[in-house]
Amino acid sequence: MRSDQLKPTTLDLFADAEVQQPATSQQIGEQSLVLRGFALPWLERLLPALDEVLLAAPFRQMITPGGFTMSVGLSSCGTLGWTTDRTGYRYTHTDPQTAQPWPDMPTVFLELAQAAALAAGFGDFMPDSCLINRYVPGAKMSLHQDKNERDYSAPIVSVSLGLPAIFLFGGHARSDKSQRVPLFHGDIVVWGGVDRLRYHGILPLKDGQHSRLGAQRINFTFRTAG
Ligand code: MD3
Ligand code: FE
Repeated sequence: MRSDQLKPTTLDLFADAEVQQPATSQQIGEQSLVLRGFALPWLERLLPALDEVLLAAPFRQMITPGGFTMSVGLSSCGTLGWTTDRTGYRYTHTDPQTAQPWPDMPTVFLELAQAAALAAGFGDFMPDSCLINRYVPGAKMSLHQDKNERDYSAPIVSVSLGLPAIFLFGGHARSDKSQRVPLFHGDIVVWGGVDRLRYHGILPLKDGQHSRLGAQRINFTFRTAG
């Protein structure tokens, strides 16, 4: 038997994951966990569903209340979508660009978010919003807190796809020192409880080409917003 016929399951996993390790988890805060490679087995269902959402609600660059254009392209699906314009940050039931309801959250999105939350110890996660962020090389997200949700008791689940990025995980004050956590294609991070209001951000995306997604990073952020 040829050596490349051994352990076909492991080889298949690595073919899609490239240099990714098999699923492992890493605690980055008291109630924050990185699930390495957790989304990889879901990709073949996830990407077509993403394409369908983006047909109805394409990525667009939004304006902050301060008048700056965000470098990250945004879309949403689910009952509520996060938006920003000159008047402020908020969740809306409709896409301001089409005045139509945001696209439904695909079943596979919800199933993946719930499976990841459960794996991190949060049962009964019921997200009503999935913000979809697109980073091209140079795009970043400055340190901020997520404070537009109605209640902070639900966790947040974040799925990283495409090019790697450095995630900044800070404290409860903007000036607290941040830890840098690299996030790779297929990684999922789950935050809850005492870590829910920590400052966080993404360093400018480095140039590169991802075999499946090209020169971009896509992040899904599942939240219970309403
Ligand atoms: C950490 N997105 O959309 S993951 C955001 O990768 C956002 O696109 C980043 O920050 C991204 O608001 C980071 C999501 C995330 C969301 C909420 C958090 C990280 C968090 C709450 C507390 C700590
Ligand atoms: Fe955030």
